[in-house]
Formats: sequence, structure tokens, C-alpha cells
Amino acid sequence: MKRILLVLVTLVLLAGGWFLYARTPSGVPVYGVQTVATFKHDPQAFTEGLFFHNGLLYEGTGEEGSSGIRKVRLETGEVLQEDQLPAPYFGEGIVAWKDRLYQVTWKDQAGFIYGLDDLAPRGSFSYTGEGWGMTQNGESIILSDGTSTLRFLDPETLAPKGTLAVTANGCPVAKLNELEWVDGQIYANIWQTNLVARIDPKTGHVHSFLDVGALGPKTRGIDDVANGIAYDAKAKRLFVTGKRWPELYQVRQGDKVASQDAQTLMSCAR
Ligand SMILES: [Ca+2]
Repeated sequence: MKRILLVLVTLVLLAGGWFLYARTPSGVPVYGVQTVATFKHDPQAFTEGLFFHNGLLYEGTGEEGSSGIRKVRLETGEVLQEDQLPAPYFGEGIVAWKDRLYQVTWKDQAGFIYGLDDLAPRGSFSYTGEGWGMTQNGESIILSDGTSTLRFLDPETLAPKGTLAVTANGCPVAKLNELEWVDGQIYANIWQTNLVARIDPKTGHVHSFLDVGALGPKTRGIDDVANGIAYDAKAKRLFVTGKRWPELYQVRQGDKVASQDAQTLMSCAR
């Protein structure tokens, strides 16, 4: 009888422990970054979109009157080809799909299509709400719009297919900005922070953050935030930069760090 009682008590304690463990916010780890290589970046470029394709960087820039898309040689920062987006459009995220490049705009609800090879205009599309960042996973275009919800679009028609609510420690992660699909995860800059959220595309849960606060110019304008993630999937190189940053960095995950931004976010205070 004593033995049965002992087993029962042990089971109750174990269950209670698991219940507490499951309910206690354990937080989401934050990692710093180590710089692997540093490249030149146009300090005039207000980076809103960035991806790496066939050995070249593609960058979308924002602000009315200086928005556009450009093809850049990574090694030198040289702009090889570009196309301007006339005012009043404010360029935002860009993404490649087959032989095309798509670009969204901030509040204009207008998207533009270009040839990936010549950056020549090929058409336009529309969507509701705002346009922030874009990437793709081989099946869908993924679009951020300043909220904590990512949209999935049909890559051929750009019609909405579904959404993904993004949370960290149970808290909505708003202001998701520039996006990148990296080995089956979604990376997202969080606007006005140094954080890059690493998101499970099935659950929307942020499983870890990168803190890129060690990168970029020490003195900078209030809008010159970290924004721009590109991934060279073949060589597994991760690149990050920011708005009007004179440098672009190849980085890898560093040690765990403390982040006030992440703490604020994970207490649902942001
Ligand atoms: Ca990107």
C-alpha cells in the first residue's frame, strides 16, 4: 500500500511540475551575431528589400522620390543595374519569382513586376493594407504589412492564400519588416529594433532572435535602422544591413545575449 501511495504521490508531483513548467514563460533565446565578412553598401540606400540570387544582391529602396530596385555586386557594392520608382510611390519589399521580381509599396496598395534579368517593368498588381517586406518559400510569396500577421500570396496571381500569426512567448510580434526564407524558417527584421525574429512557418512561433545591435554605424539617423536580410542558400551565407548603412555584413550566430527589446516584446508590452 505504501508503495502504491509513493507511486501516486510521485505521479502527482511530476504532473504538477510539468503543468508549472508548461505554464511558466520560458522566454525565447536571443543570440548576438559574429561578423564573417564586411562589404560596402550604398549609404544613400534606404534599404527596404534585399535578396541574393545567382551570385548577385538585389535591393529595393524606399522613400518618396528615391525609391527603386537595383542589382548590386556583393564584393564591391557596385550598382550594376537599377530602375527608379517615381514619386509618390514609396518602395518596400522585393522578391524573386521565376524570371520576375515583385516589389510592393508602403501605403499605395500598388505592387510592381519587373524582369529579373533587365529590371524592366513588366506589369503591376494590387493588394489591401500596407506593404512592408517580402520573401518566398518556393510555394508562396510571403508578405509582411507592419502587423504581427504574415500573408501568404499565390506566386503567379498574387492573390491571398492564407495568413500566419507570429508570436514570441505567446505575445504578438508586430512591425515585422524585411523578410528572408532561410533553410525552412522565416527571418524577419522587427522595425525599430535590432532584432531579427526566427519564425517557425508552421506555428508562427518565434523560436529565437538574432540581435544585430553590434552592427551598423555608431551614429545614425532615427530612421536608419537595421533592415535587410539576404541568404545565399547554396553557400549558406547570411547577409544583413540597414537603412543608409555604409556596410553590409555576412554574419553567423554568436553567443546568447540579453536584449531589452526582446524582454519588452516577450512581456507583450510592445
Ligand atoms: Ca530579404
